[in-house]
Amino acid sequence: MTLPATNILTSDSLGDQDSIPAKSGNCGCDSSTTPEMDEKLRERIAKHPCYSEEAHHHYARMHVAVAPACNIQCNYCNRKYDCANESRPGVVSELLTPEEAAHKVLVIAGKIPQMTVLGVAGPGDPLANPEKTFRTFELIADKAPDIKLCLSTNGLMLTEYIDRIKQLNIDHVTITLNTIDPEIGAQIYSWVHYKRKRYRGVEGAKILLEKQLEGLQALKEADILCKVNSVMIPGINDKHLVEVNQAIRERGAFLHNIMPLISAPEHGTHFGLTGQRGPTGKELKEVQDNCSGNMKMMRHCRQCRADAVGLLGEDRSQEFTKDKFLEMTPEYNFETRQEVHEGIEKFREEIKAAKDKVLTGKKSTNNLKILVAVATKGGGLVNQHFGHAKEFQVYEVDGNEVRFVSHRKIDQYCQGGYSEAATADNIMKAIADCKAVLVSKIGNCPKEQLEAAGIKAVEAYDVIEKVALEFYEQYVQVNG
Ligand code: CLF
Ligand code: SF4
Repeated sequence: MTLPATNILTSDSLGDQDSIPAKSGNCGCDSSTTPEMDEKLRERIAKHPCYSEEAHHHYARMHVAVAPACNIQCNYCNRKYDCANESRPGVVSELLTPEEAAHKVLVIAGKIPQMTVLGVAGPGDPLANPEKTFRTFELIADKAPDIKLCLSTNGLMLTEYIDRIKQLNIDHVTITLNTIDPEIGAQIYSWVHYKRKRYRGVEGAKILLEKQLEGLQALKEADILCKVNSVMIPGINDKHLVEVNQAIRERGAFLHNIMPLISAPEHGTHFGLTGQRGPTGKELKEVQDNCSGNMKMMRHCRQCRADAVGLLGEDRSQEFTKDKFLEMTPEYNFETRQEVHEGIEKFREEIKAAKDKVLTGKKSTNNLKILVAVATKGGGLVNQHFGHAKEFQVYEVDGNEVRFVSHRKIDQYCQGGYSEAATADNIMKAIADCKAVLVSKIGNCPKEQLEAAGIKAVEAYDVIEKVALEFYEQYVQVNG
């Protein structure tokens, strides 16, 4: 199965954090990259919230649900819902025509100018609906040329449409590739429909996996950035994902996003009904860590909806349901958007300078690593009230570095006095492995509850890395 490794531009050439200067890969894969090439690559991802962890604090994406059909059956998918390859299972989006989708994009581009990426990710497979998918992209490319186009597919039809993808200047493509072994594939896919015929078991999986790897190769040759999503399914492909990671890196994938299987029985999927469990947060992190020596791992994915709108951690889709956005007049304005982006870039530089100031010259000999939970509304800042947070971003701190590792969804603490005690218990469980929670404000009651559970509540309004390091230094003085 293994094709020869080729000379490629991978995320490794950008360093482990996308804001860090380029370095050479150990294996020499990126030895041909020059600072100019790295700079170009950095520019291509700078405003894409999925391809750049740092960008996801500042820029938003949106999806339009224009693609209902699918050509395979994944065992973690129920067709009543959106494509689980790039979406949270159990969510149903309103289907749009390409013209409605274009109207929606132009409305949102005016209302949320930091929205820089339009993705088509379902509700089925975009390339099983080529006319609707490409028509949507054409309309956007024509009317809103500053919006990046992004496509997510199971990969079966990728090689057939690679020229069209290139022509339309779609620079970011995701393939969901869960295995490179057809025997494992047979446990994940119940059938594959290819060239008017339905294939089952190993035979179907073999066709799909070969097409996925060919698709990845074709993207590399066309110089299109490819992210690979892999759904982690304990007992089926969990041990095999390091091999998948190696294979996709050799074929030029830019980024690897290992996502947890979500298999609630009420979603009615094969895995949900047969009791197949998803991984724990710890199991997921272990696999991501095992792969991270090979290439850059995406850890900030929110498994969003096929009609998602907003920053990755927020969901504004309900503000733009079909009945609402069809009543709105598009106010897309290229110049206004550029001005907003310039403002964001200036702010990013300030944040970066502040980060560099606290991190430069740090040479802690302390090996202690701790986790801290951060309440943030974006911008790279600790800037959210404890009671308003619907998720915490979790960072690992070791005295020299502050590294984003995951996010944890929680129920919002402030719910008008309802069941705050029960909510507090759930929040405590979600961040039990963290030593501190960094928030802009917190009330006395939750503060005491957290501290009784051994989690320090730190109030600040500042750059995340700065607050995290200051807490770390205090923590090691007492516990180091
Ligand atoms: Fe959408 Fe996907 Fe493009 Fe991003 S999402 S098509 S690459 S614009 Fe992003 Fe959402 Fe995770 Fe996807 S957080 S599910 S990785
Ligand atoms: Fe479902 Fe997406 Fe898999 Fe198709 S590719 S079966 S829509 S998860």
